[in-house]
Amino acid sequence: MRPFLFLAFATLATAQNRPGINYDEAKVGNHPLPPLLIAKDGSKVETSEQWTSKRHPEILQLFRDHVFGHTPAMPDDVKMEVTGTNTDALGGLATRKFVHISLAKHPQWAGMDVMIYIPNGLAKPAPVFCGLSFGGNHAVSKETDIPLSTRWMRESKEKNIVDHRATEATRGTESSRWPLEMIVKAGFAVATAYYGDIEPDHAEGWKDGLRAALSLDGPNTAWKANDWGAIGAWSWGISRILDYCETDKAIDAKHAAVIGHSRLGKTSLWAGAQDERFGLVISNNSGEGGAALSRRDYGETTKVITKAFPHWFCATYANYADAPNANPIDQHMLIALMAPRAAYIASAQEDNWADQKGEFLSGLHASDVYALFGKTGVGVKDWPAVNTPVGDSIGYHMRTGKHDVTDYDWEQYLKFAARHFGR
Ligand code: GTR
Repeated sequence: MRPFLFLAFATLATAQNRPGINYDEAKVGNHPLPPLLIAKDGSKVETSEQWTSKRHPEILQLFRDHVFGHTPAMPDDVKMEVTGTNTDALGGLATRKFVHISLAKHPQWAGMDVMIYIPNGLAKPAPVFCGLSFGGNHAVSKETDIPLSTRWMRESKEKNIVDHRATEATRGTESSRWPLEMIVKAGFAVATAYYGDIEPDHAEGWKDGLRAALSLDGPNTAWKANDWGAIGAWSWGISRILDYCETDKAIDAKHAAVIGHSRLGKTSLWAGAQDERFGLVISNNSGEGGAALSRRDYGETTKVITKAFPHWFCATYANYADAPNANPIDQHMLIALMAPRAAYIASAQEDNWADQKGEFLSGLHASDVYALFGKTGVGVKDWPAVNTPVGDSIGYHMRTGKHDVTDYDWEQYLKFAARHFGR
């Protein structure tokens, strides 16, 4: 091999690995996971009734106290207004609606703009995928008449975000992650909003978002250790999207999936854990704080994530930065909270940062809870080969390629959703 070729290959092969981070499976450590099926009082959880009445609420509470914080009581002033309908979207394939969701008595929160595509010509209401985007509705869709988001975005020359605002050049830039035509052709509706509508994603972002609006002290709030973080707020927003879907006759909100990628995959899991109306919960490359087991020292760790993104979680979570083993939960327990509903965990082969094997192992261990319901979780014992989807009530695949959402991922989600929603 010529030297320059060898160099190019070596750089490519290690491109996903960051310095100072462990990527050696022999060094992940062998820390026992907190038991799923032993309740706090030491009793064994042997039936689905014991799980539902005792262990499930215990674990949900542990995630509130130690990871994501508590979601405040539901305000009584949620307002939903349909602001636009186009029955001839996507070349006639779909009806596109815009819905503005806000809080009538909390005008400090500017609200969220939900964009929904509903397939045309279906005999029955359409099951729906709900999820947030990184770039806004105009980035999700290639349709050029979509209002450009005017909200704060992370500055990025490469992504054409200028002065923290989207530009015309950002239209359609997230469309590969939201294959709208494929989704509606498969008979599903899709409802999405920009995550920054709910809270701008930076340490002080909460001051301009939902969290300050819902707090008595507004932007002067001194957060308690187990108060909610940004992931809690974003999850709250996804549940409001589903609230709207429940009111729309063209949507079958009894068959709703929640989907998210990366930090929004963590968000999707927390939304699905808290809101049991979601019959399918999808984590795409969610990694640390999402599907990946945090006791495995591989890729991103609790220490790294709580330092880089303290605002995502409750303050208590950072106490486990140097001792993830002291955390009373691990992420298999988050997946288990979905049981007996369907769940799907997807990894990407080049996404070592997210610890693909740790993502699989969460699903594997959570399968014990599905068994209490007479259901099969992932249905295999070994981490499957690349591009080999597995699973019954918990789907899993690792596709080739990098940290992303691709058509391959959506093909699996659509098949899985059709199976679980009886389509
Ligand atoms: C990374 C973070 C990950 C993941 C990712 C993303 O920087 O370390 O946990 O969430 O961001 O959201 O793209």
